[in-house]
Amino acid sequence: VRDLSPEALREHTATALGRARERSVALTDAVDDGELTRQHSKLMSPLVWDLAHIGSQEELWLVRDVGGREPLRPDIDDLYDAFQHARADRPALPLLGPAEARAYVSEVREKSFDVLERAPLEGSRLTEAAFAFGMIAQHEQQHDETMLATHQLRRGEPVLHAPEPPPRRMGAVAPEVLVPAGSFSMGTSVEPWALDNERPAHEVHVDAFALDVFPVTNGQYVAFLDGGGYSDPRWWSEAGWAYRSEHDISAPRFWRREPGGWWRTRFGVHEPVPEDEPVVHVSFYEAEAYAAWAGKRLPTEPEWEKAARYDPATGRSLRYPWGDDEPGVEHANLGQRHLRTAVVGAYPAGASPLGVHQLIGDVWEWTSSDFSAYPGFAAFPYREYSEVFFGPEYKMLRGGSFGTDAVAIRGTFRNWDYPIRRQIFAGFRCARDLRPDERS
Ligand code: AVJ
Ligand code: FE
Repeated sequence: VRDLSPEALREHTATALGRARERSVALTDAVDDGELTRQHSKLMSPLVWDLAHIGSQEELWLVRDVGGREPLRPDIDDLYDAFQHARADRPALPLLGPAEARAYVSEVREKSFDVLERAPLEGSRLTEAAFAFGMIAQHEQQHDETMLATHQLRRGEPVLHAPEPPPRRMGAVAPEVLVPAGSFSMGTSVEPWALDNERPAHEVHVDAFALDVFPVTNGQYVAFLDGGGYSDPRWWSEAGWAYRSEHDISAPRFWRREPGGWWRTRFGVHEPVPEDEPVVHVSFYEAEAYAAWAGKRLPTEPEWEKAARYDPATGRSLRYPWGDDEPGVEHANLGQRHLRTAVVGAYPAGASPLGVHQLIGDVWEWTSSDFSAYPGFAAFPYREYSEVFFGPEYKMLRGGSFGTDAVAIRGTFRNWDYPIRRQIFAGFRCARDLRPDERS
């Protein structure tokens, strides 16, 4: 995508769209029609809604806007407008059934490939089309991750299968790195598929701080849990304590205490909680409480991005922690290649120049920052993608999870959610201010 020629764009786009569709089909073919139309949790849409919504957005952005073609199904625009109906209300809508939804998304896809092949792609038309196609590939993959979260909430025997992630492939390292004080370039003005909220690139000063080399593991989290962390208000913010108390939160979501220790359910598999994998399915409030208990704090979003992208040798910000190459299987646990987090230390080739591991992949990482616009932000292609969410209700998540596709993650990518959310594949790592003796 970086060197834009119409041919390169056509090929790259067709591959990205094709990969997204294979995944959507796999996620929706894995269950019967009853499970496709049922609501597995009030927090989620029925899977069949996500599927037709993917098609509906593609129809709006590629077929109608970029292609200037006639609408296929203007009658269903409203049903699949996420702003019109809350997730909890979606099962009651007159949605397309499974067969209709499948036929609809295929028909839309045929038309968008036709637009891709025939549209005259030159100059600003090329830039515009490149962005629209990239945004649609990312949008489908984002909903695929949402559908994966719905699969995690569904009850019953496992229906998804994948090979195990790699083992630890490195020796012992110090638990933290020191990130030097100074400014770095945050965000991007050059990534063709970067979304509006990642733009533009701008210099940000970050004070020196220490950051954990790995995300917090289940083993570390159990020490907090078994040490009474959930019953001591000292570690919790006021809002976090109120949330914990009201919802009787006493462990990460999907965990259960059994006589021998902690167990979890993962895509229908009941298993002992693995000690060396990053903790996942914790809310922002739990992450914040753990960090306080550990004598640390969550990193801010600029701290996270500096640790992920800043190369002290050149002063430049990289596209990914490992450099500018697209994510490969050796770099990060992405794309639902595995149905779980890998142990910490499984991706030495993905470390950042400062020596921080697994920033991309495995778990989304909660940061302490609210969702806000970068200086010079311009809503694109419309306010509803990011701008309407700016404000203190949302906390920023960085880095992507094992369920995030490579096309939908970058060193600059910004995700956001409510601080109470636990069904997403979110964990965290800790940061801390330097002690006086550590400052140079
Ligand atoms: C960026 C993941 C918060 O899933 O709500 C999907 C992405 N926007 N459809 C979401 C999105 C419109 C969004 N997140
Ligand atoms: Fe959407």
